[in-house]
Amino acid sequence: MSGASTDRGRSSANDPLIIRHLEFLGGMAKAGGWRPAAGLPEVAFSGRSNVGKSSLLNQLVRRRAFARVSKTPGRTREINFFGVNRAFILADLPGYGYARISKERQGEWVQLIEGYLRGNPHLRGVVQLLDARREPTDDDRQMFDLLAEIGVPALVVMTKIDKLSAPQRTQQLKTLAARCGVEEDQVIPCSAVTGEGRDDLAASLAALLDLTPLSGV
Ligand SMILES: Nc1nc2c(ncn2[C@@H]2O[C@H](COP(=O)(O)OP(=O)(O)OP(=O)(O)O)[C@@H](O)[C@H]2O)c(=O)[nH]1
Ligand SMILES: [Mg+2]
Repeated sequence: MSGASTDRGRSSANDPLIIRHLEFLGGMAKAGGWRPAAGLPEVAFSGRSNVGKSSLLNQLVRRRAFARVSKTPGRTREINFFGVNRAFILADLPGYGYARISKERQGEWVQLIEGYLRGNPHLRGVVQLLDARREPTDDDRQMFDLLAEIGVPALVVMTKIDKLSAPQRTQQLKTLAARCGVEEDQVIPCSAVTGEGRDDLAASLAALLDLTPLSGV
């Protein structure tokens, strides 16, 4: 993780989300704990432990190690908040479904995440990640149910797409869409390794946040 930084590189006219300013704002360690005060709109990255949330967030903002990535599942324990272009906030959620944590910690996780998602007037949407090589789990389905109940729009991302062949990928897109009850073209295939899907995700986020290229953000 790093502090404020400014992007002077790569400002392509076709980039749906040009990154001009990035800032690590802080972390929420427990339900009802510290959170950013600014009142900017927020989008949260959600999914199973190790699915690639922090990696995709880094890919989106074009930084290698802005949000912390780890080979050890369950590493992101706090909700980390990142300010983008002084216009909106990305929240990197700790992953769920990591079996090797105590029941007590799982309970704390539920409180932290549900507490954050429910009754958050700043939350505009959730980027819900699914691993391209796996079936959605009960935890994934519960998360979709929770988001539907709260009424938060979800952008569904099938990530680690680089691990699949072209035919596997077509098949898996069908399967995941059906299991999650969304249309195939609503699932955004992404890879934090090749960068595939970054601009599609950026465009969907910009639309969700109502950012226009002319708005200066
Ligand atoms: N091949 C491939 N590996 C990826 C991709 N995205 C993430 N990874 C790897 O998957 C592992 C977990 O990535 P993270 O980004 O830390 O996952 P996370 O969802 O933030 O994990 P937690 O914070 O523990 O919930 C790391 O070893 C990454 O390098 C991807 O698109 N393709
Ligand atoms: Mg993480």
